[in-house]
Amino acid sequence: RTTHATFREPAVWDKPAQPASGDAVADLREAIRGKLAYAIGKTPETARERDWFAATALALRDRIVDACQATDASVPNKRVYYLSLEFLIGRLLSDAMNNLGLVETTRAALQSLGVDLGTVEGAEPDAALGNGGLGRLAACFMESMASIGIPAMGYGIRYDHGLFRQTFEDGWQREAPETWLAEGNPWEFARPDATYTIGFGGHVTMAAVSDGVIRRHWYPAETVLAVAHDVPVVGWKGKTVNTLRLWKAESEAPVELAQFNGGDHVGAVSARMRAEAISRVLYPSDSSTAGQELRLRQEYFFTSASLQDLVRRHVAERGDVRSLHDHAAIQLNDTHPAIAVPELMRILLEDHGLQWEDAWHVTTNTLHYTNHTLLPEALETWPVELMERLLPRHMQIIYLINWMHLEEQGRHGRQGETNFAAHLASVSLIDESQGRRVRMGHLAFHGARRVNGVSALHTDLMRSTVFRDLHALDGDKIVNKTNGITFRRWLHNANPGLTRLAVEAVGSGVLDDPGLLRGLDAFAEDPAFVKRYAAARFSRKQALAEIIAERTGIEVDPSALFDVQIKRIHEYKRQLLNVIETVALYQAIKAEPHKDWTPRVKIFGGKAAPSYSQAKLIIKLALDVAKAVNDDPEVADRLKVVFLPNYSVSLAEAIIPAADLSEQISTAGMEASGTGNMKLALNGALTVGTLDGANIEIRDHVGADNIFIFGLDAAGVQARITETNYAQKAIQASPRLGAALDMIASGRFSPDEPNRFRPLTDDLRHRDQYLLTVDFDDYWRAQRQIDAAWKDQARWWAMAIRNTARMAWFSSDRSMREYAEEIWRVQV
Ligand code: B1H
Repeated sequence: RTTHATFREPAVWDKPAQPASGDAVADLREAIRGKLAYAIGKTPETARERDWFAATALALRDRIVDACQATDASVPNKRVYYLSLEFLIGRLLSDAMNNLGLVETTRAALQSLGVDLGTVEGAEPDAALGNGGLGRLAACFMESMASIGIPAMGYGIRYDHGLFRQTFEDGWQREAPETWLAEGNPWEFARPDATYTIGFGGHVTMAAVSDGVIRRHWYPAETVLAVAHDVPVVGWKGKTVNTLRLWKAESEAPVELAQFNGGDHVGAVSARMRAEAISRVLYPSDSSTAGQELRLRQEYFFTSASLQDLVRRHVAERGDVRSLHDHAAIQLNDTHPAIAVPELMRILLEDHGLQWEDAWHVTTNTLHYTNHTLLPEALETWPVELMERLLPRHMQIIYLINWMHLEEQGRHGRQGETNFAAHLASVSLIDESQGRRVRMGHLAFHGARRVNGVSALHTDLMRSTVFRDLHALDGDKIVNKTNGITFRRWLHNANPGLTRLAVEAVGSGVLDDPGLLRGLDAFAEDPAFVKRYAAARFSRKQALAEIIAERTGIEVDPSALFDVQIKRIHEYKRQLLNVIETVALYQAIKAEPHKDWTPRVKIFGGKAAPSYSQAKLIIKLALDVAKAVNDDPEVADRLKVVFLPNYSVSLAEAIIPAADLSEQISTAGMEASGTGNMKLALNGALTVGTLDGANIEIRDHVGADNIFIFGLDAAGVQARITETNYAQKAIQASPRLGAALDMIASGRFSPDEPNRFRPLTDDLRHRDQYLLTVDFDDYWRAQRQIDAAWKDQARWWAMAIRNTARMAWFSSDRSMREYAEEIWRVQV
């Protein structure tokens, strides 16, 4: 079976027009009608919106299959395998229609059935199989690989329940289970023929097979089945269709009949429950590890299934496993699949009988690892004791890898060095400082041919901090691959108004080559163009205002500045800095109510990990501040605060085209890249941000005059954090900050519980790990500069247009080309 193919190119590709011909409309209409009747079992009269969605998706899926089968079934020379515990793909219908060139055809087909396309699109549940940036990046990469024709397969878990649904109850976050599969998934193909057995626990035997050669064999105590479910990923113009293969966990013996017949009905299904638990739910933590056994079971489950599958495919196509690295490049998305290092070794040694050196050669030339964070709480380590119990054979292999790795250090003649022991401890795959734990980052690093960071700054910090000593051993291993976003979803589909304008201005070639956006620069001060650009924004702000009213009851004025911070709630991302600035602004407006303040709507969106109490308290504060501010007639329309519940990919698609200002205010050195920053800037929101992650590269591309930078840089943070009492000093030096903190601490926003926010204010006064107090005054300065810039609308729009014009480099097509050339060595 081939996973990629070429489609006969339709004559006209003029998105957003994508004109619909009468025949094509009639064909699709009949296809949809047929699906509704024969696959869903409904008539147009009885069909609900969700049924129309399923029928439409099934009809389009047929077209995708046609696109894949219409072609060249030849085996590609090299495939990319992207292993990720998260794929935050969101909705797929508009992606599929757009890439197939069938947007208008589908709209017309549905219309002729009396159905509105927008309503059908709205009936698709988000596939929220990820937490945030890391998972969304994997989804953008899959779309880009299909669009630029890289033969690729994504591997992950088909979670029954994606990221929890967030509600607010009296301002507190509540989590409800997410149920995207409740009515099935019309995009997927179940593939029971692609099923693998995954072992856990048990023991390892040893046998001498010939003189000196010892073979070991693992006998797991427990086995679970991994069953493939394939989601087709169709690229731009339908030329390539790749596959996202998601594994579902099933039990080998669904019911122990002997036990059942013996009357133990619960016990008879317990093995099944235990097996199926593996793919039940996504772990909801972003940038921190849960550290639970079930999580390790998930990691091994999907990694083993994926490696078994791709090795089997390779051997079927090429005959010899020894050439795996010539025809397969595996990318590990963070350390979540790092168990791939010993698992690939095990497969090569035990299933294919390779010698250790040969297996190590193949492994370290096939695997590549992307690091996404240097935050200590997110660096995965697993207790040796747990690994020995769950994966005894892998633990042995890790020990052997480590032994050879440390021996190598001795051979470099470093034993004599005074700090040799410290050097060994630092490069060892086992951390012995807090009980014995396997360092998954070190394991992935050592097992990979290339290791990459996700922005220039982050990659530099990898070299100088967490991986410094490993980097010293191999200076070429770490490379930078700055993240990107797919413009098809985040510009063309999310913002058709702006896209239409770009096409009119620079031609439809811009849909194929984002570099042509640069041509918009010439229109930055052209009144007619500016008017259209501003009108496109305004209509999206009106639409967002309706969503806000519907979901929060808050009325906002679409002509106010929409100031947006949308991302997971985390202390290092500093939503609290934004809330405190909101309080300070509220105080300033109250003090001078007649000044001509720039009207602002502060819009927040984002989920807190269920166990992250400080993050949940920040949400509560934002909502309590929102209530006080929005109810105060004295500030009226000059300041509104909105926290939209249940932030998701589809909500992002509604917010981003409506944003005027993009908040990217993490403590410098802590946000590895950010990708929301790219989506917002591409859509013409101006960034207020620190010199962190990809913000630095965004500034380099859009120009320092078209972005608002404030605060300490990463070096400044490193220096300041070692000073004593930096927070106290900063608060003393800033009456404005002091007053805002006092107001929060006084219970002004929580009269029913005056001390509610003391954990936040006390932490800022005494610890302030994220240097919020230190950056506050400069943040305030930047915000007032933004107020002034907004008043000069001509200047504002020129800046916004220059952002759109200069963001082309952040296309994930560019990222994928770089990975293809410099990491995977596959032809694009
Ligand atoms: C990112 C994570 C992450 N970095 C652990 N690390 C997780 C870590 O479930 N877990 O255990 C889940 C996610 N996510 C993000 O990756 C970075 O914070 C962003 O800055 C970056 O843009 C994104 C994509 O590279």
